[in-house]
Amino acid sequence: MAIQEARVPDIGGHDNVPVIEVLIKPGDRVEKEQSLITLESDKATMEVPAPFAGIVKEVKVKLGQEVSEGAVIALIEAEGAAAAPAPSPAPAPQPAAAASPAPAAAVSAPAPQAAASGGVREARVPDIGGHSGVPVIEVLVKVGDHVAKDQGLVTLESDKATMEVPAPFAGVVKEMKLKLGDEVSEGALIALIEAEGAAAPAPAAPAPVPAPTPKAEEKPAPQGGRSVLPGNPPEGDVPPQVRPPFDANIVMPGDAPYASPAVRAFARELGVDIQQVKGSARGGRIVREDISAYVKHALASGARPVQGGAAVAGGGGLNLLPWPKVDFSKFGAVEEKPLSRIQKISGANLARNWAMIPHVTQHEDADITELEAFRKKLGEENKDLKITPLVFQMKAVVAALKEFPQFNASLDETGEKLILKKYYHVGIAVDTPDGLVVPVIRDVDKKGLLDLARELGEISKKARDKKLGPNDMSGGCFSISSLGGIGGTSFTPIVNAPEVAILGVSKSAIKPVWNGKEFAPRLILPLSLSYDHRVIDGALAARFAAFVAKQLGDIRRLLL
Ligand code: CAO
Repeated sequence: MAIQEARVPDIGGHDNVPVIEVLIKPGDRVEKEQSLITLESDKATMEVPAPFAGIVKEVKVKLGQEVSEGAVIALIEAEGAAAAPAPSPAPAPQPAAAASPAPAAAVSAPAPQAAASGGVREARVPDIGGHSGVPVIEVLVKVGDHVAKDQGLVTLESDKATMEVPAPFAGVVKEMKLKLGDEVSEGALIALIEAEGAAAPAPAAPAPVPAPTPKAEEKPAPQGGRSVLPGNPPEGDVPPQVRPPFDANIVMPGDAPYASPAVRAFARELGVDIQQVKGSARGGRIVREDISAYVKHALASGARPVQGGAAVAGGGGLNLLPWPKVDFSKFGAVEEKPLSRIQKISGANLARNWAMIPHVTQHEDADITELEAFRKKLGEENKDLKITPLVFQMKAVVAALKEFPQFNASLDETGEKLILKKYYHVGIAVDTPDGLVVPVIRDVDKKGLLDLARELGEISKKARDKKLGPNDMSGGCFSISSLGGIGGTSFTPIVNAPEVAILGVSKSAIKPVWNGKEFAPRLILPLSLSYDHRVIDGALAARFAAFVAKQLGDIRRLLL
């Protein structure tokens, strides 16, 4: 028995393709054609099968490593006489989308396109490995659509593979000849497409093109947006061995998840370990909806943060104990009261925000002695209005947002980009009998104190009357949660995602403050600024809080 090298085969000329899965370890026995590693380029996910059966002696690649054709994957002690006398490259990679239970069908170029009159040409089902009666599970284009060359037209799914059939040329779809559920074989007419360019040339002889896209489980992206295996090189450019053979005998590792590159990418984007997801499509294939459902379930049962901003995975990942199930009536009289709709919605949001955002709260005191004197005067002059400290806080916050734009921002859903806002809409937490709601007061920078007082009165009444609509509660840049009318010396508000910070305000109180000569009675307002530490550093938060306090300490600054 000889030790032989299993190498990366021709992967369509792609270089430095990252290894995203290593499916073997030393000591493993592998079958011929069993996957050794998974490679993923920006266009395709490919599993590289073993060129022969044997025992893995040494694995030569590791996760994240970038490989090209010829790279040694593993040393394998080949089994019996079948072992080739010389090291041989592994057979063609298998698209992971069809990793289980069998690889994708071999599909060569779209069949010859018979020219129709006036530049309208036929797009037909290409060679699909001799399979016939394969159902159409997705129709990806409609009449009038402009399609790019290689854009998916339909998805076919046999019991062995999911295949997307690409457009053989760019043009406008004139007529669809297939519908969902149709069963097709090679040569079936898919659509009539008016080829781009007035005089469509006569169809060229069929040339090998890559296998059709493994099903991307997404609505078709605008031209060229779908994941295509392996990279749509020009016709005739792709070595035939890149085409996955339709070989039902290939044994896939039991734990290889059966999902397309697009679905894998989607899972990675959300930080979901695809191994944990159960596929709902035929043959256990994982589709995009399975990932979404997994995330929703994870959120409902206690989310945990992972990489980036939007990443979540199963609450199980936190190894949390299940919620205690207790029969309280054993200990005394009880009464059941369902949570209100608002409580359920805000509860789910608060739980996500609390779990996913690394919170820090910065506490600061503002001396509002002068502010309070002015506020009282203003109140006497405007008896029809209730002018509370909150309107001053809103103005001070907006001044600080202008000074520190990082606070007037949101992380995008990937958690990798900060969206800086050029408008100043402030959310105000309002306590209602049904629970907490956060209506938004828009363009606070453009409004005066009296306007804000009026609007605050109106919106908090609307909130308590349960009359807020979704528009009233969207678009906020930063929130204020004021418990000052009730009490407290400080608290730790939860950031209202996707905002990055929130100001908690507690009850002002007269405190002795040293003025250099003596302790003077001053009205001190406690501020608690919670922030998303992924976006905001502690020093910046301290500066922001100090700035707000300074504005409140001398409201003439609000005019600056
Ligand atoms: N310190 C001392 N007194 C304060 C104060 C403060 N920081 N803030 C307000 N007050 C006073 C007001 O001046 C008012 O006094 P008068 O009755 O003498 O006029 C009184 O407290 C009540 O104010 P208010 O609460 O009615 O008005 P507001 O503008 O301060 O707040 C609103 C409006 C809608 C924010 C508030 O009513 C509310 O719902 N607060 C709760 C927010 C909340 O639940 N946050 C928690 C979120 S996290 O679970």
